[in-house]
Amino acid sequence: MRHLSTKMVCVVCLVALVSALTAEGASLQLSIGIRETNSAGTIFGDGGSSGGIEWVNRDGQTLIADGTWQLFTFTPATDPLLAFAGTTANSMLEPGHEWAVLEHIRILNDMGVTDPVRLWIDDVTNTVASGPVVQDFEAAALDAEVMFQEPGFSGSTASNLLPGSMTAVSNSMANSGSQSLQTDFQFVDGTPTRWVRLTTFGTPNQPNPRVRIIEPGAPTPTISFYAKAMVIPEPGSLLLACGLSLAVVYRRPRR
Ligand SMILES: [Ca+2]
Ligand SMILES: [Ca+2]
Repeated sequence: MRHLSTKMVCVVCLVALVSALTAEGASLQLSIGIRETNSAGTIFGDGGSSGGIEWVNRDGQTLIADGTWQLFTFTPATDPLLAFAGTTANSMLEPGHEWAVLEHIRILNDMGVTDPVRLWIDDVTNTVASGPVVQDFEAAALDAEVMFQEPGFSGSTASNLLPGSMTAVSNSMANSGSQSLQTDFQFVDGTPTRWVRLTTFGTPNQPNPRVRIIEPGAPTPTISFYAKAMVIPEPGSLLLACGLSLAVVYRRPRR
């Protein structure tokens, strides 16, 4: 009987922890910014950092922070664009440009999440006529920053975040294989306009990744990636969740 009670407490506590981790359907809006470099070359090679930045389908896709992998796909040639920064940022692609750089993933805190967020990215893909080109983080060194800087790197959005954000290749989660790119960050408050410019600018490994955005005579290229996120409750709310479930168990009559 005592063992059963202990088991029940553990199960209920685990359920409480999991539901606390999903934080009642918390979500973030994900979109991308592309830099209008028009520098031809190897996909995901260093495309440089000159040219304006357009947002692609800004804040148009939702990442539900429930710990599942979700696919995000962008088609710069046909998605709505919105000017972000730089002289060529005019909410349209520059005529004749076939190449760009994946400058950042924009993470909007539209629901005002204030607990720490852990977000993983895997299988960043530029799909072109010859097939998909994929960064799956399988060959990357653990703990390295690859493709994306730490969330607090960009001066555009650093003031939206508490200090201590990080990005590192991790084997804690994976959509493909056994590795992905993990980012940890926490917004300074719940203001729903705060966002992260998770930039590729000058990243130690694979900076300014070049992408193809138009291929004349071929299907329109896409840029996609998988993401998953969890909101990590502060220790106080964890204990509260556990304490509440223990109380529920102990109130149950014994059979
Ligand atoms: Ca433009
Ligand atoms: Ca992977």
